[in-house]
Amino acid sequence: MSETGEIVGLSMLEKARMDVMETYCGIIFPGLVHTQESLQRAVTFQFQDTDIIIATYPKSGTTWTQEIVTLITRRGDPHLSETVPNWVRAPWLEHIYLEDALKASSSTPRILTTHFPYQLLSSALQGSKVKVIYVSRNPKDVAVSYYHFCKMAEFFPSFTTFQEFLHQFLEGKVPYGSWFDHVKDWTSQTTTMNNLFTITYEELWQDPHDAIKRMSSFLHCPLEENEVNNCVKHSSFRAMKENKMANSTLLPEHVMNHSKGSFMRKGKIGDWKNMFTEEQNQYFKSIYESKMNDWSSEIVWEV
Ligand code: PPS
Repeated sequence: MSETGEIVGLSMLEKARMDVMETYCGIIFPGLVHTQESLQRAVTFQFQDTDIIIATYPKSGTTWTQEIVTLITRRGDPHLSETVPNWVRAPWLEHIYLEDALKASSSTPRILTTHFPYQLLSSALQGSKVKVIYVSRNPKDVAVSYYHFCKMAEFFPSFTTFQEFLHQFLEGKVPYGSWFDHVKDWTSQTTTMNNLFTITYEELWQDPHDAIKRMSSFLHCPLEENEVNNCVKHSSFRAMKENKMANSTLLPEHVMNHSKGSFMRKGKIGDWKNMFTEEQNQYFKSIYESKMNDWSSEIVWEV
């Protein structure tokens, strides 16, 4: 909240920009929350060495990680995550309200979020000691989650069918670009960046206790057992679905149409099996193999 009691960022959401898409370096970005200026400012952002960055392709566990990192830095105390919206306590670097959010939450370390592909941040990160957490998710589950999100997020492109969405997704023509490039480019920085921690949604899901412990040591914030347990408890799907500071229900209906879905939708792994046809699965597989054959990591396809 600002001093006047307004929720930071909401007054900047202009109805006139609902249908605008900004194109920057060949990637499209929803114009409601991005402008050419906000994108350019993010590219040249001056990081502080104490900053923590959460980098993700959309629908890969961004909000979950924002919650976890907020909790870790508060040693499991949920006060901040239950009183300040996620986009204020862990603002997106590229969003128009970044400056306002940074002013509103003066706490350190700063937690920043980005959906930028690595190339757009590489020069800003050069020589910096910021700690970056990169979260990825099974792209089939990402696609399904993204498709449902586009139905309710009125400032995202709309798709009539999943088939139509899947085609655009695989072509990299959805907001924030290609999943393939995003994941390949960020994860391959593990050899060049000392301060990059990569983790998957599936690892978080299977063993949140272990994932949170590893994340907290990466952040140089080792926790007591009961503090880890509190982080696990307050970042559970059930807790976050109820937390209006994380579940997007603070956003006005014309921005996020809650009659068309729920941001905290299922929170499962393998939900793609309820959506993909066999034909779509084969189509996905052929594109995946052609794009990822030079990738040194692997996706957790089955758990
Ligand atoms: S966004 O719009 O890019 O910020 O979306 P993002 O937060 O990356 O992804 C949303 C999906 O993450 C699920 N989610 C969770 N799953 C398990 N546990 C917790 N705590 C949790 N919090 C968010 C959310 O439900 C979306 O996935 P789907 O598959 O649509 O349910």
